[in-house]
Amino acid sequence: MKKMNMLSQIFIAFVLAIIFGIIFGPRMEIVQPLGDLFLRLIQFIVVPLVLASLITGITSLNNGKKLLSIGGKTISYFLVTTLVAIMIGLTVAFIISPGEGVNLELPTEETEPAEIPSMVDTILNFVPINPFESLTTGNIIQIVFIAIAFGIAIIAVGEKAKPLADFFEALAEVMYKLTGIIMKVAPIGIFGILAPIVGSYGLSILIPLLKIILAVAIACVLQLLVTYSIAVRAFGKMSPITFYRGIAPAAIFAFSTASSAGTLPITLKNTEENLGVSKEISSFVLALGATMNSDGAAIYQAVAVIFIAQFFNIELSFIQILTVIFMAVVVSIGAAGVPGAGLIMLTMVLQAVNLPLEGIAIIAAVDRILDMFRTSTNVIGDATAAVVVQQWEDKRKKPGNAKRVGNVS
Ligand code: DAS
Repeated sequence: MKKMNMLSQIFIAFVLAIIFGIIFGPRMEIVQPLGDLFLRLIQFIVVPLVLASLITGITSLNNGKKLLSIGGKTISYFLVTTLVAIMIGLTVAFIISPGEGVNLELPTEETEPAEIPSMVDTILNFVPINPFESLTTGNIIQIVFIAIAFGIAIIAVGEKAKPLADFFEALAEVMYKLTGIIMKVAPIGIFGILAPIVGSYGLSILIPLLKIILAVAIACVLQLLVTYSIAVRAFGKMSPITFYRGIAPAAIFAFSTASSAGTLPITLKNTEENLGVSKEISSFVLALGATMNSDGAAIYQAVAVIFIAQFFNIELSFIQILTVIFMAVVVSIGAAGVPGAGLIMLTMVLQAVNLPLEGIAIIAAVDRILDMFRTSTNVIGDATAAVVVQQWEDKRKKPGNAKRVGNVS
């Protein structure tokens, strides 16, 4: 029998979990260890994955020195579109409120509400006193600080630090492979997570899951129709219709595979052949984008955090919202272009704002569907960067008659 693809496996696990949950009710607790095992596997890889992928994302700036002149413009474009994506994600999440109305008490023992640190303490806490302690205790915010500091220092040292850059690049590849392996057992994990929940809370639990799919989908579509259309029109001097027609094959492939790294060859082909971007710029911008620009993953983090806070009736403070925005930018830089990367990075974001990791268990059941939306958004976002940077470079070289990129209709 032809190997069933991951989406079908997850769909079957989802349906079976609902059926078994309805038939056997709370007795489905018996399969809870399967879900706990899946969650432990996700938590097992998050620290090395964040450290390696973030350092690699930053040191990849060092490649193609001759193109460093466009590095700054590309990074600024990435940062602006990511921040807009996060704002769209937060706005849609607050409007739709996907986690509202579920009165799921926290499964962990009641803890006295942790006092919210002041803004100054929060910022000071970003800086680790002992990097090894940050790594062993999984202090994610401090691990992010370590990764950014090391990434910048590796670039500054240059050739002598190349072995270290190569080490982290190799470690990132190993962590991506491990992510892929762990995501292969996702169907079993989802069954072990969802069946006990349906058994205990009934079908009503599906409503918030459908609402989060709606929220992520709407936020991604808004990012495409508003942010990216304005960017290609205003800065890329290209009609959005031409752009979306040209990038469609890559967008559809990304949606189906949930892997922006796997889509990269098609994204390169589409931007060069259909959108008139030069090989030099498309390879630099798209490779950089695949490593450190995931607007879809950023949208997902923003929506998922609001969903989980609402799901467990937890009020987020202003500082926590700011932390979510910061961490979603970090995820956009550090998220790997492989299926399920966003779910694993969500562990990091939840830890940063002290939200229960059990929320991962709830979202995991529909993560593959969410991954399709965020991956296609990641790929399309990178392609808009290539079109815009090409236009900026054309204008810089020939201020007078910057040619329009692509066969603008
Ligand atoms: N699937 C990832 C990608 O390929 C996105 C994610 O998981 O957030 O970009």
